[in-house]
Amino acid sequence: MATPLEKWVEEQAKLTKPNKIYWCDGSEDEARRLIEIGMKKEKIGDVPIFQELNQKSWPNAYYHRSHPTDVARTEHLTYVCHPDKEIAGPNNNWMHPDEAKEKMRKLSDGCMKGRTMYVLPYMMGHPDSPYAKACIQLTDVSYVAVSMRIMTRMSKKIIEKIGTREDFVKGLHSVGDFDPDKRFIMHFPDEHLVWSIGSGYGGNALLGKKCFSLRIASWLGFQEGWLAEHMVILGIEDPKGNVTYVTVALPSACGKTNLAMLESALPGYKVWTLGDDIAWLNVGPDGRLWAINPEAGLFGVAPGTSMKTNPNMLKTLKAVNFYPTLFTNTGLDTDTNEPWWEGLDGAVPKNLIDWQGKSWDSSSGSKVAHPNSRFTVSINNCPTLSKEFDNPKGVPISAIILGGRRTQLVPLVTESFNWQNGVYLGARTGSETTAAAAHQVGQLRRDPMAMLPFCGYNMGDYFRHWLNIGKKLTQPPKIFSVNWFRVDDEGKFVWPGFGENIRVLKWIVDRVHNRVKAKQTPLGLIPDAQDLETGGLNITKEKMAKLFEINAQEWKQELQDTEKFLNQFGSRTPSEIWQEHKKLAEQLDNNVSEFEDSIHYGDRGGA
Ligand code: SAT
Ligand code: MN
Repeated sequence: MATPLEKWVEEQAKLTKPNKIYWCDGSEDEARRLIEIGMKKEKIGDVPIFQELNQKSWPNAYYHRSHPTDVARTEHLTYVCHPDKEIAGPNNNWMHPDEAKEKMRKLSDGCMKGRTMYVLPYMMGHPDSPYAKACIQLTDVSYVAVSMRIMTRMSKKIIEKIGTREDFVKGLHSVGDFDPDKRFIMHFPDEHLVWSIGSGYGGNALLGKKCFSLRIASWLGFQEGWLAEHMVILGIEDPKGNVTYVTVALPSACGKTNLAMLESALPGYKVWTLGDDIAWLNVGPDGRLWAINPEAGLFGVAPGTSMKTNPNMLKTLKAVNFYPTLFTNTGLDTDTNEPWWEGLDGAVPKNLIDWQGKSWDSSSGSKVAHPNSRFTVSINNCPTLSKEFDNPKGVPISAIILGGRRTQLVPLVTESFNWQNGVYLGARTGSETTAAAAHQVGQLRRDPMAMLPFCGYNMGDYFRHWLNIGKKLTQPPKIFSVNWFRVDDEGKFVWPGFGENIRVLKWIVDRVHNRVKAKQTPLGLIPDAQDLETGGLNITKEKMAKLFEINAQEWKQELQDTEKFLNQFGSRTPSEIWQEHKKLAEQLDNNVSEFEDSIHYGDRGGA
C-alpha cells in the first residue's frame, strides 16, 4: 500500500510529467552527483546550472547564474490563499484556494517535461526538537535540490519520520519556463502546502525558507501558540563568560547575516551564531521564551561582505567542508575563476564578467555583482557557531531587538517600557526598501517586526497574537529597537556599524541584567551617556547626540503614517496598540523639548 506521501508525489508527477523521479537521500555522494548533473546536463538557456569555481581558494564552491529576470523575491506574485480574504489581511495578496489551485494546475500541467523531479525530504529544526517540522519539497532543478541540502536538514530518515502521516509540509516547485508572467508563489496555510512556479530564486524556490518557515509557520504558530519570526538568533558572551541570548528582527538585506557573526570590537565580548534569518519562538515550561533556528544554512547577500565587514563570513565561505558552497549572480574573475563582488577585499580584478556573463567595463557604472547576489553555505562551516545550535530545546531569549533601515528619525537604540509597549514599537517599525525584493529601492514602508512580506495571516491578528504570547511569559524578554542606518547632512552613515554594533548589544545585555540605569524619552529608554561604551570610537559628541535626536515634528508625521498603516487592519488592530499609540503622541507633545535639553552624548569621547 502506498503511503500518503508516496500518493502525493505520484499525483504531482501525473500533473507535472517529469521524465524521471529521483528521491534524494541527503548524502554527500548525492550532493556531488547533483552538482555534476548541474554542470553537465541541466541548463538555464545555454548556461549550465553550476560552474566549478577555483577549488584551491574557494573549496567545494560552485557558481550559479540565474535567469536575468529572476534575481529577487517577487512580493506582487506571492499569494496567501486562506478561504477567507479577511484572514489573509491587507498585508497579503489573496486568492481563493479553489481559484488559486485551478490557476496553478493549468500552469503546472506538464511543466516538468524533459526534466527530473527531485523529491527532497527535509526537516526544519533539529529532528529531535519538539518544535521541528517534517517536510517534503518537489523541484525540477538541481540548484534548488543542492541549495535545500545546504539550508535544511535533508535526509532519507525524514521519510521514515513522516511514515503514514498525512500532515507533512508539502512544497511543489517548478522553474517552469522562467516566464515572469507565469510566475506565482502560492501558499495554502490550512493544507501546509506551498506551490511555486516560474522562479528559481531563493525566497521563491527554497520552499522551506520564507514560504514555509515564515508564511505558513506563522499561521501554525498563531493557531498553536508560538511565533515564527524573521529574526537572527545570537549569544553574546561577556568578559565573565556568561552568554545572553537575543533575537534580532531586521528586514532582508539590512545586515542580519553580518550581525549574526559579528566580530566584536570590544575586548572580552564575543558573539556566538545560532541563526541569521529565521527564529521559531516557543513559550517554555519555565515561562521563558525559547528560540530555535529551523534552518541549517546561510543565504546571505554577497556585495559588501569582506574581511573588514564580516571576517567570520569569509572564513565560513572558505572553510573546507563536505557541503558545497554556492555563489549566485556574483561577478567572476576570469583569470582566477573566483567569484567577485563589490566590496570584496583586494584590488578590483582586471578581467571580470558581470552577473549576466558579460565582460565588465569599469567605466560603465554598472555593477559586477547583482545587488542581491547571494551565497549559500552550511552554518556548520561558521567559526562562531554556538555549541547550542543543535540543542533541540533551543536557547532562552532575554532580549528581542527590532529594527529597520532608517536614514532619519529613529534613534540608535531604545528600550521599550514593557512587552505591550514593545509590541507597539514593533508594529510601528518602518524600513527603507532594499534589493532583496523586486521593487523600488529606498522607499519607506511600514515593516512590523520585519514580517510585512512574510506574515501568513492578517497582521492585526498577528499583533494580538504577540500580545497574547506576552501574557503567557512569566519572564518575558525585554524588547528594544535599533537603527544602524541614520545619516548625517552629507548622507553618510553616522554610526560605524558592523563589529562596533557590539557596543549597542553590550548596553542591551547590561539592561537585561539590570547593570545600568537608563534615560526616559517619549519613545522609550535610551542609554545614559556613560553607559554606552564609545571609547576608541572616532565619533564626536555632536554625532552621538544626532544618533539619539528625537525631532517632535518629524515624529508627528511618522505617527500619522503609522496610524494610516494600523487603520488598514480595522478592528483587528488591538486596542492595546492604539493605547500605546495615543500615549506616544501625547508624550511627544509634552516632553520633547525638555528631553532634548538633557541629551549629552559622547562625554567620554575618544580613546
Ligand atoms: O529571498 S530570501 O527570502 O531567501 C532572502 C531574503 O530576502 O531575506
Ligand atoms: Mn530574510
